[in-house]
Order: sequence, then C-alpha cells, then structure tokens
Amino acid sequence: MTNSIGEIRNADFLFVIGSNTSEAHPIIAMEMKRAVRRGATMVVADPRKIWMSTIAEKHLQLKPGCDVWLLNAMAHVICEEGLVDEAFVAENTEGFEAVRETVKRYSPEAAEEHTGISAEDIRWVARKYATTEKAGIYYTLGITEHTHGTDNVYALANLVLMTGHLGKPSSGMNPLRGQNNVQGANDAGATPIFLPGYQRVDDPEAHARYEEAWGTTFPSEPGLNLNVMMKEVGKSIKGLFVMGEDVVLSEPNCMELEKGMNAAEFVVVQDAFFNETCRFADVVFPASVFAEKEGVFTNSERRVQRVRKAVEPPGEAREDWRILIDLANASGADWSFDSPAEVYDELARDADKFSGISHARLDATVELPKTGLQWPCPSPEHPGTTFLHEEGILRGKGLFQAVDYRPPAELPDEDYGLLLSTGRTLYHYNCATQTRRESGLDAKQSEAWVEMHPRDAKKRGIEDRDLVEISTRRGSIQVRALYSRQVQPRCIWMPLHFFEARANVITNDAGDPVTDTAEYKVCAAEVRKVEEGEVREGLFPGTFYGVDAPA
Ligand SMILES: Nc1nc2c(c(=O)[nH]1)N[C@H]1C(S)=C(S)[C@@H](COP(=O)(O)OP(=O)(O)OC[C@H]3O[C@@H](n4cnc5c(=O)[nH]c(N)nc54)[C@H](O)[C@@H]3O)O[C@H]1N2
Ligand SMILES: Nc1nc2c(c(=O)[nH]1)N[C@H]1C(S)=C(S)[C@@H](COP(=O)(O)OP(=O)(O)OC[C@H]3O[C@@H](n4cnc5c(=O)[nH]c(N)nc54)[C@H](O)[C@@H]3O)O[C@H]1N2
Ligand SMILES: [Mo]
Repeated sequence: MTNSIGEIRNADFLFVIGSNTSEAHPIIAMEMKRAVRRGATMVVADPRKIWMSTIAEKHLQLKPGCDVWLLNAMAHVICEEGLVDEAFVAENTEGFEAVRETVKRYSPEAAEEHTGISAEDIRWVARKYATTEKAGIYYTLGITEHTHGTDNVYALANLVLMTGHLGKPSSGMNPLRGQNNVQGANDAGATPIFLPGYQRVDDPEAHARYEEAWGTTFPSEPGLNLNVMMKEVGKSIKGLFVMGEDVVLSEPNCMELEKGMNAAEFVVVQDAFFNETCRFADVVFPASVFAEKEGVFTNSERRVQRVRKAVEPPGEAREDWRILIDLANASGADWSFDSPAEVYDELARDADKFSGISHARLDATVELPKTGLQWPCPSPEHPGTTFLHEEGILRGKGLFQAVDYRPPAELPDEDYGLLLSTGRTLYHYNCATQTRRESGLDAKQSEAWVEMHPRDAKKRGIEDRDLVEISTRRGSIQVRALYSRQVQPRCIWMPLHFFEARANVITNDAGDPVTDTAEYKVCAAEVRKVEEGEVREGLFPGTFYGVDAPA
C-alpha cells in the first residue's frame, strides 16, 4: 500500500476494484465503512454482488476480465474533459503521451459494449475520481489473478499518475496483501527476483554486496516464478522443499502438478499441519504456528510488528527458523543465530529500507494503537513512513504504461458455456488447514458449493442444492449447486477452500506474461446434475479431516 490503513477513514472517494473487502479484509472494510458513514463516496467494481456493493454509491458490475476496458475508458474521460493534473504529470512522470494516445481508442460507449457498464456510469466515476482530492484505489485479486493482471495494475497506476493522486494522505494506490506476513516474506527476499529490501538479484552492485556480506556465492539470474516452477516439478525440478504452502490444493491445474509431484525424486514439506501436500512428501518437518514463536510480521501498510510466543509448540513441532538453521548447518553452513532478533538484525544491516528497525526498538515502542514501525525506516531515529512518495516519486519519475485490452486465456464457448471464477469466503482461510479444524467455522461452512444464476441452473435441469459436476478442459469436481443472484447469468463462482472438491482441479494455469500469476479468476466451465450412484466417495458431508480431527 502506498498509504496506511488508518488513512482510509478520511478518504472522500474510495474505488474498490476486484476486492471482496468485507470477507477477505474485514478490518480494512471497517475503515471503509467508517469513511462512507462520514460521507465519502464509494464505488465498487466487481462482477459479483459482494457485500461492499450494498454500501457503494455505484456498483460497476462488469463482466469478468475486462477491467482494462473500464479503466482505459475512465482515463479517456479524464483526458477528454481536461481533468488531467497537468502540472503533476509534467513534473513527476514520464510516458504520458503514449497513454493519452492509447486511451483515445477506449470511448465509454465502446467500453459499455465490452464491460456491460453504462457509458454514463463510466463518465460519472471518472469525473468523481479525478476531481476528488482524497481519492484512493483499493484492489486485490480480481485485478491481479488474470493473464492480463499486470496490464490491470498498469491501467490503475495510469489513473493515479494522471490525476496526481499520490504522495498525499488517503489517496494513492493500495493493493491489499493476502496472507499474514506475505509482505514481510517479500521484504526479506523470498521471491525469485529480489534480495532483501527489493534489491534485484541481477543488479551487479547489490549482488556483489550480498556475496560479500553472506560470505558465499549465488546465481545472479532471477529464479523461476511459482507458476513456472510448478510446471517443472518432476521435470527439470527433481527435488522440492515446500514450506507453508499446500501446493496441491492452491496451485492451478493441480492434477498436472500431482503428476509432477509423483515424478519428483525428493519432496520435503515443512508445515504446521499435515496438509494435502504431505501425501507426496518423503520427509515432513512439523513447524509451529504464529502463536508458538517470537518474531515480527509485516502487514499490508508496511508496518513491522512484534509477535510474541503465547504457547509452546506441541509435540515435535519447532519454529521454522530453527529448522532452517539446522538444515543449513547439516548441509555444511556455519550459521549461529541465537534468536529471531539476530536474524532480523542481519536483514536490517544490508537493506536500508529496514535499517532503522530492530526487535529492541520495536519492543520499546509499544504505544497502542501505534505499535510497530512502517518502512522505509532507514535509521534508528527515523519515525517510519506512513505514506509513500511524499518527497517526490521514489523511482524518480512515475512511469506511465500504455496498455491495450487482451481477453482472458479461455472464455466460454460451445463446449463449456459458463465462466468460472474462484475465491475465498469470510469463514475459511485459503487451504483451510486451520479454519476447518475450528468447529464454529466448520459449522458455518462445512462443504464446497458452486453459485449459479437460477436461469443457468434451470436450463440444465439443476435444482437449488442439487449435487453437480463442474468440468473444464483440465478435469471435473463434484459440489453442491446454490442458486444465487450474486453472480451474473453465464457466470459461476466457487470457493477454493475445500480439499474434497478442489477448485484447482479445474482452474487454468495460464500465467500473466510478466508475473506468471495464474488466471484463477476466469476459465470456461460446464455444469451438469450428478445422478445418484455417481456421487464420488468421501465427498459429503464435509467434516473434519486430518490427523488431529477432534473426536
Ligand atoms: N476470510 C479470508 N480472508 C482472506 C483469505 C481467506 O482465504 N479467507 N485469504 C487472504 C489472501 S491470501 C488473499 S490474497 C486475499 C484476497 O482477497 P480478495 O482478492 O478480496 O479475495 P477473492 O475472494 O479472491 O476476491 C476477489 C474479488 O475480485 C472479484 N473479481 C473476480 N474477477 C474479477 C474481474 O475480472 N474484475 C474485477 N474488477 N473483479 C473481479 C471477485 O468477485 C471478488 O469479489 O484475502 C486474504 N484474506
Ligand atoms: N482457485 C484459486 N486458487 C487460489 C487462489 C484463488 O483465488 N483461487 N488464491 C491464491 C492465493 S492468493 C494464495 S495466497 C494461495 C494460498 O495457498 P496456500 O499458501 O497453499 O494456503 P494457506 O492456507 O495460506 O497455507 C499454507 C500452509 O501454511 C501452513 N502454515 C500456517 N502457518 C505456518 C507457519 O507458521 N509455518 C509453516 N511452516 N507453515 C504454516 C498451513 O498449515 C498451510 O498448509 O492460494 C492461491 N490459490
Ligand atoms: Mo494470497
């Protein structure tokens, strides 16, 4: 996020696009509700009728996968009606002319045909966004989990730059992060491209500095992205160390991955639970969960916060960092960290975004509600940074990127007449290793389902709550059909959480050309009623599972 969560309540215009905020980020949604209650205008752009759309001034219920049409048409209006912040553009950005040229081709009338949103609404939203001083954009996976996810993000960034909505409180561009500490993991260099602190591995200067600091040599080429790696498992990748991910549940087209996992020579899983991927493991290292260890987590607003051990890890479970250090030392390294604080000090020593942060300083600054420190925080005296780009754009000049609409990799056709999208719900967490072990949550949602518009269901002879089979070009799964008007006709939606009806058996693993993020949000599917006798074993009722299911 360029801004802080606490700034959301003071925003006057909130553009929520591709984010089911009240279910996936309920705390952030609370701040948004607060802003709306104060009189702010909210616009939600989402193919589904999500709860946030009920408090929005306008719900732009676009067809999935056509955000570039919507966003370029908004840019078209802003250019056409003289709403560009020309002074900001001239002083702080580069590449605007290419965008101005490109968006000329995206009139709101043409966008209406592609997106299903009226030209009038597109004009209204564009004007409102451009002319409101404190206007923030909030987006998540509805934007990124597409083969054109990077284009979507560029199109949003173009809107931010042309209106100068940057470097100020309550405006800016705010991707809401997913997993707990996914921000911290990225900050620490758990990506194929970056060393700690977003220093590129292929930057010769940074690379040399880290070889020196770490006393070792390592490749100066970026590694493989996740989606590319998964396609190489059992092929060029013979061994796999999986830590904190249930790959055979969460990766797209997972039956292909299962073939690769079977062909792999050696698989290690380090996880807090005996998850589905453990079926393929030669070795399982039992890890501990958040409440069983010391350390720091970094949230979406770049805030590094201390977490403290509340209980001891059960049985043979150990802290992840201890397992990793033992593994390194058993492999011939000589690592001698005694605590997570020492590990963090090494990170802070070599990456100046975090140089002013240490466990000791965090322990000394516990003043509720202001705990933790937000990076960049380059020195021990630095107060941290609540919003980015205040003293000018960090990269020097904000770079416009002209983008054109590209359709999703797969769209409904004669064989597969429906558009399937997948996502999450309030009650379960991703692979649900944790939430399906909790009786209250399991009682709320104990089995998988697919939401279908009644019209599509009736056309196929499907009654509400019938068992159905969803198939795509990758495979098929059985779930219960729910009549729903949250989805548009010809669109169906299902959660990813349930191992006995894995959405990812049927999702498309086609990736974005830049990030390789898979198109979890759009693929072509067909649904038919399942007759008695065809029901797959172990499917219903959804109940507890795993080694420690309660009696
Ligand atoms: N309760 C709960 N909270 C979670 C999680 C969880 O599993 N459970 N998971 C966490 C993680 S890892 C993440 S990454 C975040 C994800 O948070 P979100 O991205 O908010 O979650 P999704 O359910 O994937 O919802 C994406 C939204 O995008 C919309 N959408 C789909 N296709 C399109 C499209 O083409 N265009 C537009 N504009 N919108 C589209 C969907 O209808 C949906 O409302 O949630 C985090 N929070
Ligand atoms: N169809 C579809 N698929 C999707 C998505 C979608 O929208 N649609 N979203 C994608 C997204 S955004 C994400 S982030 C992924 C999430 O997919 P995963 O990362 O596979 O799912 P999680 O449930 O977050 O948990 C990962 C594992 O971490 C373990 N774990 C929890 N705490 C710890 C710990 O402290 N240490 C260790 N070692 N393990 C721990 C859990 O037990 C679990 O097995 O799913 C992706 N898959
Ligand atoms: Mo995520």
